[in-house]
Amino acid sequence: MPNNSKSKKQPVAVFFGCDNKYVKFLSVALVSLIANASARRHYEIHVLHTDITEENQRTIQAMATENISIAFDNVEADLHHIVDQLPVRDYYSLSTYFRFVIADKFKQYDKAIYVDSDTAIVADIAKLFDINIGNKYLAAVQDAVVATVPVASAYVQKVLGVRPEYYFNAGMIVINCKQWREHDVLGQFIQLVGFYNFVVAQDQDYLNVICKNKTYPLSKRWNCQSLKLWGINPNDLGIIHYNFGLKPWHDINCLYSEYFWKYAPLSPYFMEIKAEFARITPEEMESKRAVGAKVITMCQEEIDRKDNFMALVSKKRTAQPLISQHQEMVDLVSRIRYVNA
Ligand SMILES: [Mn+2]
Repeated sequence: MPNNSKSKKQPVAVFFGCDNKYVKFLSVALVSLIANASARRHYEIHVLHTDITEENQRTIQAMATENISIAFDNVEADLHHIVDQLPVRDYYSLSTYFRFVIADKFKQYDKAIYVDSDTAIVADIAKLFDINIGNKYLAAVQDAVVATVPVASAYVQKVLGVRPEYYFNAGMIVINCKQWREHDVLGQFIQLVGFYNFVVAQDQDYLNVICKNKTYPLSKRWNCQSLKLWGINPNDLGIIHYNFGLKPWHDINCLYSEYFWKYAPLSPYFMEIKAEFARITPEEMESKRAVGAKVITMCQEEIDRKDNFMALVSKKRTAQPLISQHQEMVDLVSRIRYVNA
């Protein structure tokens, strides 16, 4: 949109990806979004899913207001279409691909926000939507783990070839749908999956490689990751993302947990959320805590691999210096497909 006053009238498009088991936590993200929305704007919320029951859809849709619509979009066919094109299959759960269908499936939007369901939206999300991100592919916030854990930072630099300060967290991204369609970001992703299997952060690593130098860096307030206090002014929180270790519905001491529990009583699933909080055992909490340590081990293993992503890319580059990195992937993938056929 060329002029600002016109773009302000655009509906604020917000996408979540969710499964049936997670609906109760999504409801808290929605409650908080609605509580902080402006009465003067229109919000079009879409929940991408494959298995959410009609009953749960009705419960969530009852939360819609005059200016906030909530639609459920079953994307099973779209995801299978993507999986069918992947040269390498069955590595990830289908939900990994949710955010990749948005630009191509929803052509009515030039821009859309994708947010994980493990979030609390404590400021008006329209303010995020209105940020002009130019012709970048997406806007996102730096990843807190990569920024603060040395081995994770070494991993993104040495294996992905991305500078740690530019490596973003993909739990909240503002997607420039127009650019995604124009540059076929989905196609680039499919090619890259054929070239290399990123095991550490999966879709987040792929997005960081594809969108290298094409990312608009956002203020940390739009993805306040619950890892640790990270220089974010507590009066300036925008979207809280319970992205690491224990979630607030399991651990009352989780950072920013008070925001989740502020909005949870307004959710139609409050009883279920409380039951989940009461259900978790200390053993289960311990095993959830251990997930972080596993990621650290994987970072080191990837750094040590002789045939890691950077090694493969630079090997090809030395052999054929005139061919672009992208073209190399296309060639490689077409060869893999040929062999498989
Ligand atoms: Mn998340």
